[in-house]
Amino acid sequence: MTIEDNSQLRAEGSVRDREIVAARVIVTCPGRNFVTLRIETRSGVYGLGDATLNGRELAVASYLQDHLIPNLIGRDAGRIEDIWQFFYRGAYWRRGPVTMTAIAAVDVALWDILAKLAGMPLYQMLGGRSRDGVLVYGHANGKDVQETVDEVGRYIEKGYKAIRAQSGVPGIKKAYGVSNLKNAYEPAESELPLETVWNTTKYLNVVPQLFETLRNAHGPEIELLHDGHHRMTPIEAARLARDLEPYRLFWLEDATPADNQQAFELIRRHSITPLAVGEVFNSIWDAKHLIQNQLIDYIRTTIVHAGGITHLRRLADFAALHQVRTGFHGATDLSPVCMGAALHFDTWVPNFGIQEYMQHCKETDDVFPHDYTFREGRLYCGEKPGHGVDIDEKLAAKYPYSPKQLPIARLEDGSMWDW
Ligand code: CS2
Ligand code: MG
Repeated sequence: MTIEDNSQLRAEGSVRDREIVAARVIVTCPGRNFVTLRIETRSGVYGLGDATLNGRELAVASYLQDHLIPNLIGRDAGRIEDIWQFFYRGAYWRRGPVTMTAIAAVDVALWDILAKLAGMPLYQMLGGRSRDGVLVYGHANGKDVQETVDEVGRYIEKGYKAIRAQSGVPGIKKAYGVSNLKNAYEPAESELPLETVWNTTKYLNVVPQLFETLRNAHGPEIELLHDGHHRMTPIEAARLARDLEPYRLFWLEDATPADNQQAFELIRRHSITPLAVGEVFNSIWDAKHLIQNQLIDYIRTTIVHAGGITHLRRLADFAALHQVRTGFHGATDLSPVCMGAALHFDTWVPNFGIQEYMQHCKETDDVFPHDYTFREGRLYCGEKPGHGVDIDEKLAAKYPYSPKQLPIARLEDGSMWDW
């Protein structure tokens, strides 16, 4: 047999091994709801993708079960790009969070399979290491300024180099990002949305005080971040960004809704506080004007909600051309499967900025065994083939789905406001 014959046989063998023979959706609630896609190949090698969309979990489960999985069976799991294009370009109804989360789950599971078959950690498949560890930011919150300042101190003691600070606001009963559980802050609390009351004037009075106190207490070196959660109008956002300039934030996040990308031109015109946006985006098109015009410094769009590694890689490359860096969303409603994939991506991506890190609870960690580790303010992905996160299905079955939705915000006169 010639060398060519041999490699021909090997190639045919690999295609046979990679054939997708089964795929299923696993819904579990170990502390909170998660949706996971498991794709299996003829070789027995399987891959996992996160498909969790907070408060809309079952919509994605159905999109996968009813519409995507039937198209996967029999395909070559190695054709990651073609499968992505098939589901994106091939669908008449493009984009949207449900569709793009479902596509992301397929994409991440396929990258996991490919890396496992190659016997390599995922970052290696993307082009290899650009850094040793991934800078992360933790979440500090408190019912008032002093409690938040103390909580930031505790994060510094734990080794964090970057910390997001959110404080309660006098006159507002339940402020976004503040919980009694401290770092276990969980926004989706009730079966039907909790109705909270919002007042931007009260909020804008507190935030500069918070950061002045934080700088006085903890000095100039610690990186500080803040999330406005789309609550301000563009001109209010511009004012806050300007008021915060003396305290040198790492970023001000989601200052105003970005449905209108031009709105950020107004904030930029008035302030040099770095801006981050995009955890709710699901495609490069949501950020095109923002990036092209350098209206933001960090793009928050993450793997699970924006079409997976295949699409995020395109977005990150586009962002790099405009000196915009990544700062992926990493709240607890993204499963460890997403975190594992994100950390491999962060380890590779040249224009990395920072990664959000809210620790999952023990129940979640037990259901999703993983090999990433935290050390001195950084997360390190493991060296196992694939993205390094698995699922214990027996344990997962002990935690049935429990419907939960995110709260909504109204102004004091009852008008609906942005979340
Ligand atoms: C937040 C999230 O992490 C963040 O920056 O905005 O906690 C967000 O509220 C949730 O992920 C919503 O599902
Ligand atoms: Mg946010």
